Amino acid sequence: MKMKMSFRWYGEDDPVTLEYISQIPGMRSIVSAVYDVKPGEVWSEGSLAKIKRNCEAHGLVFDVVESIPVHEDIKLGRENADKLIDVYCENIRRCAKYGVKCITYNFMPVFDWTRTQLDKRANDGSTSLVMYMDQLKGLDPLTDDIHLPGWDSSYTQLEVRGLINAYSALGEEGLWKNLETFLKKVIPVAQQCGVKMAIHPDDPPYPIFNLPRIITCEKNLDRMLSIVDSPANSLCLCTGSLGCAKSNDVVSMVKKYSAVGRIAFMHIRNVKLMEDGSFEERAHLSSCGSLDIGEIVRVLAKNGYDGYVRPDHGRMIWGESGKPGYGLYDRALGATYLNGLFEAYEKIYG
Ligand SMILES: [Mn+2]
Repeated sequence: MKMKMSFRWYGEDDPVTLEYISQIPGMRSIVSAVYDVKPGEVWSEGSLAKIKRNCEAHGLVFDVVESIPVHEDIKLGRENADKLIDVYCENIRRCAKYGVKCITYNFMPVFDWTRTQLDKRANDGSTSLVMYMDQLKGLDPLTDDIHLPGWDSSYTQLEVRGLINAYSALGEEGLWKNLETFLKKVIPVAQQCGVKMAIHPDDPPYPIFNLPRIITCEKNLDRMLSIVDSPANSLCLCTGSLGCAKSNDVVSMVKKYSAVGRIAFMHIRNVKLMEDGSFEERAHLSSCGSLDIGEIVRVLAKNGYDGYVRPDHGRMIWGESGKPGYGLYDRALGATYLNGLFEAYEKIYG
């Protein structure tokens, strides 16, 4: 198949082993990262070599990194940002040296993603991640001691408040300026070593707790891509992240950006969107959520998409326990469903 099916693996501590992943039909690539260092530190070549070796031992290719985290000081444009960007560039070079072709990252302030519950039980007994607006309403991290799932627990409440205040002062245009500085240094390096940088949209794609968010909608994706007009400056188009804002037409975004070769990585999952903006993560099948996954794959195949695809979060089913969103079974079902759609549509479009 043209597209490259991949699966996220959290390293040797991941209960979902490379052996299990290799048993999923059609699995090609491993999406992983070096987890033994903090953001802003150089990744050791030994760690990269080990991931590559482990993957190869299971007939898999380690060619996607998710993610090299962008240090808060880069996003805030603080005085050591330049030095931290140099470290970032060095990590790109090192990843490339070990065969990596695509690096995912995000430019979200403070929190990678926000949900109000990680194990919401559905009628069929499966559990998934959800965000309910009425649970979010009334919460204020500046005054309350809140711990939402997925938030970095290494920050103290005081540090979180400091960061939130710094980002509120920076605002959206300030964040854009710091993204521009980052891209103008990082993309030429990536281009030179044959790596595509794939920015992940903000999840969810709207401001939360007064934090600026910019990778949210078509207009802003256009602006981001035009900062450096190169395939090395591409998107990780996450259907579930963009799809939880009603104003985003995910099918038309996938069509537009795949037609111009600016999608390096597709995260494919389905969400059920509610009237009040709440959402539930659902099984991948189109009929299980609000997104037409079949149509998304159709437009990718029609545009000859040959980038990476991974089934994004899955539910917990069949009694499995583990990292919320990252169990084996439902993601494997998602991969199989997506493989079926791609096989059919790639045959039709050639
Ligand atoms: Mn995603």
